[in-house]
Parts: sequence; structure tokens; C-alpha cells
Amino acid sequence: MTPLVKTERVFPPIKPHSKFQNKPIKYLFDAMLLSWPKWERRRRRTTNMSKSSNFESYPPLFRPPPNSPSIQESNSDETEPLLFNSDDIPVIDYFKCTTTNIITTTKYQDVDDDDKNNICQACRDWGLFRLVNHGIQVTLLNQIEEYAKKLFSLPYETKMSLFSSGNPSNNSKGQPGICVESGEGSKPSNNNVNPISYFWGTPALTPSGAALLAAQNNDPQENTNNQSLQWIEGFNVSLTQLSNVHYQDLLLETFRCLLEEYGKEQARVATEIFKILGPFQSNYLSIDTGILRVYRYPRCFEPERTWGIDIHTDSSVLSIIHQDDVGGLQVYKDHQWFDVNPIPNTLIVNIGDMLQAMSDDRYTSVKHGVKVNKNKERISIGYFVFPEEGTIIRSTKYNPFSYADFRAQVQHDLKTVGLKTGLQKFKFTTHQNS
Ligand SMILES: O=C(O)CCC(=O)C(=O)O
Repeated sequence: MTPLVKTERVFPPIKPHSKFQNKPIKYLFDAMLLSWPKWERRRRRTTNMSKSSNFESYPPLFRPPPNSPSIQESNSDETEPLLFNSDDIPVIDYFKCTTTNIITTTKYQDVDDDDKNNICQACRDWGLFRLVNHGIQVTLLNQIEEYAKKLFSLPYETKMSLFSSGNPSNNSKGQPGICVESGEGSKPSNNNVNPISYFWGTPALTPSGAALLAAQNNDPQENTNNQSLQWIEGFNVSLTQLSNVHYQDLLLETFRCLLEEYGKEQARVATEIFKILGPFQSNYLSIDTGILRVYRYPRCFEPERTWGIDIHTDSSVLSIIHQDDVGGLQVYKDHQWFDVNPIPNTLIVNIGDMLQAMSDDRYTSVKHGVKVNKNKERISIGYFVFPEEGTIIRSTKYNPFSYADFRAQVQHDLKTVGLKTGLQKFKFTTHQNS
């Protein structure tokens, strides 16, 4: 198998994945740490990956023109000024308002109705809130970020060949060496769907995780719909498929384990929040539909001319974002844009279109977008969860529809007009309402 990193002997020798089966996740990290020499461990601690750019790892359209003075290596901490004070965004303490004490897993007696009401209020007024005390270990958040940076910094061509279609059988080179979960002696297989797919230029993906739009043509003239190129690359991760495979490469396998762990934590958080916002029909949220999107927003030499992610609402029931310390996420409320400034160890919870419909428009699917930065790359991780497959959403404001109907409509709109019309298409007409 082709090693993922060619220039340095950074990663320890690949071990057969069966060694790690049924081992706690910590085993993997200990194993890796012990196999790095001392000097390498020190180098890792002192390298700040956000300060230098490895333009080879960028999709070609994102690379600055040669000798461009506008994007020399920069150590500047210069950031754009805030639009409005982000302290206005409601902050919710998970621990205070959930029914299960996450530390002891015993019933938490003093669930505070005020705190629950605050969540509902935030979802009505803003369609989003910051979540603190969520119980996800800071080490897990940091490690995912660190491994995401390692993977994003691989040459663009390597990422394309490893993950481009979500199905390794479509790739003839550079297979990540996927093994199905079947105990000791599992064999690498090319017939299994890779649960991690790579995309760039648009966050709009098909259900299999392939990028939807012609933005990926290297020639922007060929981008026949109105969809503009967005300054983003990412990994789309199907959480249900993630636990059925192992990668032979230790970097990928560690990343997979981290994502699996993170997905479980996010499922816990989403389930509790959904309960508080309800009551709703139980199949209006299905943890089995959960996906993760790991994003990198590359440095952009003309940040004022493009978005990392254009203004949109999420199609999900709930979305939960973890962002690094760079900033760029903005949300729209009462005709104003607000910066969602990074606060360490805090998650951002968004209401999606499905929840807006289920709640008869009581909760708002928040409009948001992500700006790019000239000096710094940004990493964020989104968790998105949807209704159970085939569930019909019934509402006083919309014609009955399933998430599949909604997704098909969104994909049709993106292909034809380049814009998501969203819930508007499903609204009762005035005639139907009367
Ligand atoms: O990167 C972020 O902070 C937000 C991502 C986002 O808006 C999305 O995935 O819908």
C-alpha cells in the first residue's frame, strides 16, 4: 500500500488492524505515542499547523497564483472586525437541562424548567444556541481536529484517490485498505463502501457523499448552473457505515475511531436536545441517519469575493457544529448578521429545516454562512441528523412530505437554478389554508 505521507518518517509502521479490535480507543493513542521517538513527539507539540500553508494540499482552483504577493506565508493574527457582539447568542448549559446526568448516568433530579425554556426560546428567536457543559471530552475534540489537519494536509491528488467517490471500488489507485468487521484475520477488501468521502468546492452532496455540482470542474466556465465555487473541502462521514470497517493505515484507522467516538457523543447530545424541544413523534429523529462533515476552509487570497459556505439553512432536524479558534461562521437574525465567535469547548446547535416544519414553524431554521480568511485555514466539524427513512412529516404549515422528498427537491433546485428553495416549496398555499 502506498504510504500516505512520503516526505518524513512520521507515522509508525502499520500494524494489522486486528490488533486493535475490541481495544479501548486509548490503546491506539498509547500505541502511536510510544512508537514515536522523543524528538518527534516534541516537534509535534511545537508545530502550529494553522500558521503555514501547504498549497499542494489545496484543490488546484484554490491555489494562489505563483508569486502572488497577496498570499505570502503569513504569521499575522489579523482578523476581520466583528459585525455584532456575538455575546448576544444564547448560551445553554447541557448539564443543567438534560434528564440524564452524563457523569454518573443516574437520573438527574433537578432538571431546571427555566433552562429548558431557555433552549426553546433560543430556538424560537435565533434558531441556534451555544452549548456548554456538553460532556464531550476536550481531548477528543482536540484529537479530531489534529487528525483532520493531518489528513487535509495530504496532497490533493492523494485525498481525491483515497476518498473521492465514497466507494473504493471506483478507485484503482491508492486504496485506503479497508477491512470489513469480521473478527481476527479480516482481509482488505475493495468491495466495501468507504464510509468517508472527500469533496471540495461545494458542500452540496448526493446521498452517497459525492459532491453534487459542476463547481468541481477545473474550468469555472463549465459550471453551467448558477452555483458559485465555495472555498471549502471536506470529508463526509456516514456514521452507520463507519463502525463496520477498519483501515489498515494507522492514520486513517485512528481518525475512524475518533470519529466513531465523536458520533456517539453527538447522538447523545442531539437526542437529549430533541426531547427538550418536543414532544415530537419518535421517528422524527433517527440517530441511524447521523453523518459528520469535517471541513477545511483553505486560506483564500480574495476572501471578499467568495464564501466558504454560502448563505443557507440546514436540511437536517438538528446540526451541531464544533469550530476551531479561527472564526468565520455568521448567522442571520432580525435583518442583521452576527459573528459566531469561537469559544473553546463550546458547541453550536442549529435548528434545521426538518425541525422547523415539525414544529409548525415555532422553531426557526437559521440562515447562516461561513466567511473565509486570507491568513488562516479553518477547521470545523458538523454533525447532522435527520428523520427516520420514509417518515412523513405532518404539519399545519406544510403539505405532508418525507425527508427524501425534501432532499430530492433540494438537489433538483441546486442542479437547475443553483439555489436551495427549501421549505417554501412544501408550504400550504393560501388556497389550501382557507
Ligand atoms: O463550518 C461551520 O462552522 C458551519 C458549517 C455549515 O454551515 C454547514 O455545514 O451547514
